[in-house]
Amino acid sequence: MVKAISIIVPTYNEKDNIIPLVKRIDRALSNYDYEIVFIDDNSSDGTAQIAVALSPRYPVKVIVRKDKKGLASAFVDGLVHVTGRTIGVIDADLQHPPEVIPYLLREIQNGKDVVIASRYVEGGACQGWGLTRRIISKGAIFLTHLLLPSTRRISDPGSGFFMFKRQVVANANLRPTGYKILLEILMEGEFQNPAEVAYTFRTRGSGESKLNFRVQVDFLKHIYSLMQRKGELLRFAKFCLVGLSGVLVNMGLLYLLTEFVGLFYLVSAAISIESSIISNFILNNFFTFSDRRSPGVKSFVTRLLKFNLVSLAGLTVNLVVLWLLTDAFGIYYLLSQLVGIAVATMWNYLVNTWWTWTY
Ligand SMILES: Nc1nc2c(ncn2[C@@H]2O[C@H](COP(=O)(O)OP(=O)(O)OP(=O)(O)O)[C@@H](O)[C@H]2O)c(=O)[nH]1
Ligand SMILES: [Mg+2]
Repeated sequence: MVKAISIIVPTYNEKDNIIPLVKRIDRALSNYDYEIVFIDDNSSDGTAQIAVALSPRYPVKVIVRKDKKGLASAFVDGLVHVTGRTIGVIDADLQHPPEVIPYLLREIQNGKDVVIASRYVEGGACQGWGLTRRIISKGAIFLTHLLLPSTRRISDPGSGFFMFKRQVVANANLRPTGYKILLEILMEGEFQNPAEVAYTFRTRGSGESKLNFRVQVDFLKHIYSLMQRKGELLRFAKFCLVGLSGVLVNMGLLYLLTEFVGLFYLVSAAISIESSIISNFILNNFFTFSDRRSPGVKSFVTRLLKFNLVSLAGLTVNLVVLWLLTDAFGIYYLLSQLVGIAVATMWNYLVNTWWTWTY
């Protein structure tokens, strides 16, 4: 039977959380036509059986997969089984309060297509988190914003609690690894109006966390895969190519100005360094970051100034690395310089992608 709203709940050994979860979702959605779809990875504690036992009284479906294949893949498999025009995802362990669901739905009814329960908009919070978990969470978000710039308009792209209209994923080829389903949808889905609703991430109801080191590694793999799929790796390659062209401009001008114009070589060097910065800027502006140019002379000049500053700071980074490796670690200076160039290139790319060509 087709329902208006489907809530997907991936589960792995969550036996004591299932009954309170279903009751609370049912109360929150008492005015709606909804279904809860559990995607269980063959939990050994009887999670699936408890969920099945609820099905005569509540609109509960239970899909059991043979092996533990991960949270995000459970969600993707779950999508095949849901009927709702609006789809939601929630953890089973009561860290995501079901009472927030009507607030998410209200935004969907107001025309939003992806609505995220967010820990990081004003009013949001994380209950009982120590400093390490806070740092890891914020660090993951920073990395996401840095490397996948289109996610910057969302303050909590790592949220596991959200709702969306079915058409957002209708044509999407979802291939997440790890935990971050939302990230995959934000990068591969089609939507115009995302929104965030503040909520407090609670402490676990009962049972054990499945968040481990492997999940963190999967997160990095996921980011890399999205960078590859969405052309961010290609962008970096273009940036490096432009950098190489800058070396040619720099060396060529140094030679011409010194040999043919007769300038003192340090004066030629100053002119050729600035010229290569400008030629790099122009190429990056129209080639590497062609999709991120805001129009107007003022913004062009602002970007040129920023690019100059970043490049000069990059030169300093290069020199510091060269000096450190050569003097403090006794490494052969040409080898140190290779590392210096690599570090400065990363610096230049990351700061420019964050600050100069903002999304
Ligand atoms: N089907 C399935 N569900 C999973 C898997 N791993 C985790 N889950 C479920 O995904 C949800 C989130 O997992 P948690 O272990 O609570 O992860 P977390 O909330 O990021 O971490 P904690 O704050 O430590 O609980 C829970 O409902 C889990 O039961 C899996 O491999 N397969
Ligand atoms: Mg949890």
